[in-house]
Amino acid sequence: MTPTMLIRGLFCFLVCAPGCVGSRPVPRPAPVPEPDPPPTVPPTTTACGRLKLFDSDGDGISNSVEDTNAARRYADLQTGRCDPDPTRPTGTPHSGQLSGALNLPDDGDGYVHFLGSDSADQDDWGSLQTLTCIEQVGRQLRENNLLLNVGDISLRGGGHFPPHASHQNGLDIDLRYIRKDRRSVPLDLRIEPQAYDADATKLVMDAFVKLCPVHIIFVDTDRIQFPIEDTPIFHANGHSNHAHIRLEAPQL
Ligand SMILES: [Ca+2]
Ligand SMILES: [Ca+2]
Ligand SMILES: [Ca+2]
Ligand SMILES: [Zn+2]
Repeated sequence: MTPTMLIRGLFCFLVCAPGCVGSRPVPRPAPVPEPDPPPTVPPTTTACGRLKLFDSDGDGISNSVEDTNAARRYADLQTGRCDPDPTRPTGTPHSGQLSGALNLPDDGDGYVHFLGSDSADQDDWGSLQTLTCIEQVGRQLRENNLLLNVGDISLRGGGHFPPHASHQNGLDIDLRYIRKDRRSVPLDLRIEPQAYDADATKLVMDAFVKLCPVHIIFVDTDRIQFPIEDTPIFHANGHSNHAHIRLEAPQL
């Protein structure tokens, strides 16, 4: 080793200059590329529940019901906030009440509400479960190009709703039978039996039984029959122009 090499080595040893141990530079490690950040996926669930197109905050109350009831100051609901179910059915369909009732939007997705002799927003107050059931059935029927025609549910607050004996606690829903011509007008089986679409009406009843906690169905069994497994269907007088679906009381 020459004196020059000795001095250089000693210098490097003393100052620890990077890259000059001895007389040869140490290769630097190649930089590791930063991994790509994971793609941003919008959340599908929140503390409120599962977000859906028709329920943008996932609280189980559709945007349609929240917007309608908030705009008319029927209930303090927002589509961007987790709201609890305000509805509380009590008693029975023949002697009951409905506190915190929600009003059914009249033009829904796959359903319309018809008034009969009542005025707007007078006859279509229900439990949240009832309104959600109607909306779910409507969405299903729309895929079959059917439109559900919904009539009376309950009065605001429930209670006696003439001329009905029941419809008192937001769990009863009246429906028109489906017409072959698909028009949203009344159909009385005594007057226009040829206009009745048995297959389409069966589809409606099947959808309710599949999607909702149906307790009992009343129709005019003198004129129509459609057995549905495990679901009691009874005759009730005065039902030649509508079917009547009663839901189980919601679990609150
Ligand atoms: Ca909602
Ligand atoms: Ca909400
Ligand atoms: Ca309404
Ligand atoms: Zn009824």
